[in-house]
Amino acid sequence: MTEKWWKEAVVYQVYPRSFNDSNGDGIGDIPGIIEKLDHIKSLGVDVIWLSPVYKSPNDDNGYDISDYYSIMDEFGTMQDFDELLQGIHDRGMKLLMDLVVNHSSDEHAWFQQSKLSKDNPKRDYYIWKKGKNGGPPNNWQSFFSGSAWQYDEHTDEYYLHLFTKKQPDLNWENPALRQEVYKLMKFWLDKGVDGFRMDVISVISKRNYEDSPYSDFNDTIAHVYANGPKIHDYLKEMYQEVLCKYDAMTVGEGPGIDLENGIKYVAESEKELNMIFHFGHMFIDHGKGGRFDPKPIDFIEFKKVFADWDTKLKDQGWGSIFLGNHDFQRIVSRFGNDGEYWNKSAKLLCLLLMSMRGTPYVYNGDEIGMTNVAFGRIDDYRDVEIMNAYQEWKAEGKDLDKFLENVHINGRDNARTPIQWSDQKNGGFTSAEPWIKLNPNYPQINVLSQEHEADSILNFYRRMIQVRKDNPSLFYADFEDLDPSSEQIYSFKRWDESSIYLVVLNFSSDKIIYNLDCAGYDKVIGNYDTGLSYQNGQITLEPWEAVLLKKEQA
Ligand code: ISL
Ligand code: CA
Repeated sequence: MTEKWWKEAVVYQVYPRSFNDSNGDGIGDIPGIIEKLDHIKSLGVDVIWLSPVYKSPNDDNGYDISDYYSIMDEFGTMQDFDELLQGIHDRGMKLLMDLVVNHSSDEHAWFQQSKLSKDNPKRDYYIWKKGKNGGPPNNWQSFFSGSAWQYDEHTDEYYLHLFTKKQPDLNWENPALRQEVYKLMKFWLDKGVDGFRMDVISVISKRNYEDSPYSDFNDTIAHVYANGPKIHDYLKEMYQEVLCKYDAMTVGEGPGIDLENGIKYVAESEKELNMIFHFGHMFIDHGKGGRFDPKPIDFIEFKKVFADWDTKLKDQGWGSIFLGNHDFQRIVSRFGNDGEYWNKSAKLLCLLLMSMRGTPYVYNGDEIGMTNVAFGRIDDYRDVEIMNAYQEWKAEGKDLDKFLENVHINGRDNARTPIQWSDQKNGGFTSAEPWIKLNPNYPQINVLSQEHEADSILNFYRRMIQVRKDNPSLFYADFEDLDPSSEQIYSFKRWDESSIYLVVLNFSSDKIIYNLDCAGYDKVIGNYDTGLSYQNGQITLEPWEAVLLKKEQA
């Protein structure tokens, strides 16, 4: 396994709109991030992944870009950006930009040109097709409800948008478009950014435009939209034209990437991407109807996802370890316990993230155990995915109370409420009306109060990240799930020539006596202050207890 800086890094994701508002307009911004760089640095993280900050009409909070070379007005100026980058580098950290090039905004100059006429030179930057039988070209559905085709009267054709109709898909078949993408990547790399997280990169190569035969949308994603015939040609070309010239870190986001095809994206011999985000464990509580059709988490399946990927990538590629981001629930509400065992379970999840093999990603706010939110009115929600699905349920006459319940469970705005900095007005996020309401629990859960509590989740993140750094074996050591069939315990082993580690996580609110041979092991860190309670081959685990044990190899 080759050693690389990005394999040893811990990444922290900032969602700028909700991070910190510096100028009192209710919207997080770049100067606001600069104000908080010392907070981020204090965690011990190495890399900041910034969700999109490019110019955008914000139909999908910046994932709809109208100019790849400038900064969104609400977030600041290019000078602010340069200052941010400098501030990050001065603190010895690196910056990962979000690269959103499956689609642009419909307000991008390319699209404005493209829709003018069929013979416009930019026409083929997007995907235009004739309708069929008085309707769209095929039955493809958008990720965000409704047809993936939008009719344009002016030229009597439809354009493809896998996301909202303000996010037309770019046509990667067109070499001129691909060169535009490489050019903008170089622009940011030459500025000094350290790499990219690539939005829905798995769907840039389209298949033939036949109807999807699947009734389950997840199947359509996996077999119709994702991993198209030229995906690997494009990524190899991108590597040769751009990435190989820089020491850049890349992580591709990929709905539809699975165990079988994932390795092709990240095998070192393929020269495409460093890492991918797969969704095995993230769609685990989505039913057939997607995220607004929630189902309980299968814990055994959850563990299997990590083990399977580790086995698959071993010696060939590298994994990313994440439990949440801006598209999913808060991790403590989803995989932990946000009631009685909030503190313990948030720490347990941190210990899990930091002791696996792969590069860990921390989503902003998780370092203080921010929780899901349950707004009582649909009007308090902002996410276009929620809004479109709501309109669809309404049009179909479905139960709207049920819809709101599902949003409480699985809606993306759970992860998008403002960061809770203090118990002051609006959690110290803004002096004005915030663009989305705060979670009302900010007086109890906030950075400032946790700063002062030795036992806080925040201080645990700092300690745990330090433990990872102090035990570099944890970067590359082998991984084995010791008890895949346990319904409550996640116990795994990591080992190399110098040390063996045992990680034991009680994912339950029960006290459990657990059979495990830990003779000769010392406790490195845990979320209870007690020593290791080990006797006769059994370890006693308190509710949501997490321990990392270590033994030097003789
Ligand atoms: O969350 C999903 C849909 O419910 C996933 O299927 C999918 O990974 C996601 O929609 C893709 O996410 C990325 O691209 C979107 C953007 O809205 C998300 O915020 C971004 O992370 C379109 O750019
Ligand atoms: Ca602002």
